[in-house]
Amino acid sequence: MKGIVLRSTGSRYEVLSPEGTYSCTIRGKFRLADEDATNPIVIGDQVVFQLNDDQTGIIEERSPRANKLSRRAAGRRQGKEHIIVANVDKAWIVQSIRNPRINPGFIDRVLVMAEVLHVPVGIVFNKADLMDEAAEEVVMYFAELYQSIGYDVVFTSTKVDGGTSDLSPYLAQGIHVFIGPSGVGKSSLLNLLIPNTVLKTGAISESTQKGKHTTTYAELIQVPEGGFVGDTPGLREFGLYEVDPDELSHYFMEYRPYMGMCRFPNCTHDHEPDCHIKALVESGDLSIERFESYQNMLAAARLGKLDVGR
Ligand SMILES: Nc1nc2c(ncn2[C@@H]2O[C@H](COP(=O)(O)OP(=O)(O)OP(=O)(O)O)[C@@H](O)[C@H]2O)c(=O)[nH]1
Ligand SMILES: [Mg+2]
Ligand SMILES: [Zn+2]
Repeated sequence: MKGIVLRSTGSRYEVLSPEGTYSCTIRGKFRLADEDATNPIVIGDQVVFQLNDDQTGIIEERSPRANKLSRRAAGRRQGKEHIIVANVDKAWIVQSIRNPRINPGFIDRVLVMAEVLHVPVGIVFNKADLMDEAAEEVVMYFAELYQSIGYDVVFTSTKVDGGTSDLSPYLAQGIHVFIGPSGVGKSSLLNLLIPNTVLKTGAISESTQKGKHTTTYAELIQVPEGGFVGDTPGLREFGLYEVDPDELSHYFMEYRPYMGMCRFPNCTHDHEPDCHIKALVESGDLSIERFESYQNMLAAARLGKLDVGR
């Protein structure tokens, strides 16, 4: 039988097929075949499984993936690839306007990884009801910046009537996924956007203004129109996986028109003389915030290479 993986919790995978939803395990061979990744089968994967007598299944095959969204695993498995979702039509970076406040460094990392992996990506600024004067200047600056680069930016609120209506039209078709820090409202959005969805949500910590990591596993939820939207656990950080420092600037889309205009053709816009990108940052034609993200990522990518021994 064939199906799509909706949920993975430890060693069990929930697979949706035309005949129903089945709880499956996987054959050990997957672990060997994909030893660089921490998780061989992920949500969004198309699989072939065999049904056991007790109506559980064993996943035998995985179809080739159209794409996947990955990050660098943290903690014990640091340096390995952690795949978040496969066959994704659009990944939505969810941020909240306040509690917790937006984190452009996080956004930029996901944008780079998405460009590297050919995953279409957009940005959701949630908790629009919390917009105040202090937040407005910063949030609108970044909203316009990302829009000008070419990314969809959508404002939402789960606390006002119709607060998700700008986002819902995007989600009818294909596989979408929400990713972002804990507490920004990913699960709350899904509960509103998809009828009969009751995902656990959690209050923000009074002391840190951050979420408490309420969602603990990734899952895809079916949209009545036919698409899927994925909820994922809040991320503390988003580490780049396998990004070549010499190529990093190719994934800053607004730098592309200026490729080859620095003195050195392989300029990393770091310490090289006569750098056209740096000149445009200094003149205010390119965003200083994006350039700072670029420099931070460049340093991390250079270290990352050492980390994995290449
Ligand atoms: N004011 C306001 N609060 C919101 C909004 N959306 C969600 N919240 C609140 O934010 C808190 C966190 O929401 P969750 O949906 O659990 O956040 P999450 O992103 O799923 O968090 P993790 O599962 O921990 O990654 C809850 O107290 C929600 O009620 C919003 O639009 N406005
Ligand atoms: Mg959640
Ligand atoms: Zn340069």
